[in-house]
Amino acid sequence: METAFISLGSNLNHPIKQILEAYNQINELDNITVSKLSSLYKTKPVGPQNQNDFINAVATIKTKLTPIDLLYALQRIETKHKRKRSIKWGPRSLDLDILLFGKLTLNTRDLTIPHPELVKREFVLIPLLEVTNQDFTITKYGKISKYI
Ligand code: ROI
Repeated sequence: METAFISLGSNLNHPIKQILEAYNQINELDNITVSKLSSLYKTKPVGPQNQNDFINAVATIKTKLTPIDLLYALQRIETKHKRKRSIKWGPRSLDLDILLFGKLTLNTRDLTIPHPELVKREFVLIPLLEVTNQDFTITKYGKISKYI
């Protein structure tokens, strides 16, 4: 069993509903249990500003899946939410990213762990801090408190 952290984000089609539904869908997957969900944060868009504010959250999960099977499982949920992967940095109905997976570092074409943007993004760091603590170590980067 590994502990992993997932970020959830949405700025289209009732974002709060999208996030709560995604949370339930993740929890219903075989071989995954969600142990914590952060508060839902309303955040200004990073990237193009001519889009709605986002709702962001981070979930702590426990899973027996491999990282790539976890990615596929999350992508199936994104697809159910009609996520269109067309516009880079554009609005999205649901974005589910693997932030961290135990102490693993991985760099493949499809998946980089820790998530490469993690320490640059307040909309991820703040909810991640909420479900961990000031002494939490981000694999490869060091203490979370250095970045907040
Ligand atoms: N901005 C915020 N605030 N939250 C997000 O989840 C988010 N996701 C993205 C981009 C478009 C980079 N900006 C974001 O993919």
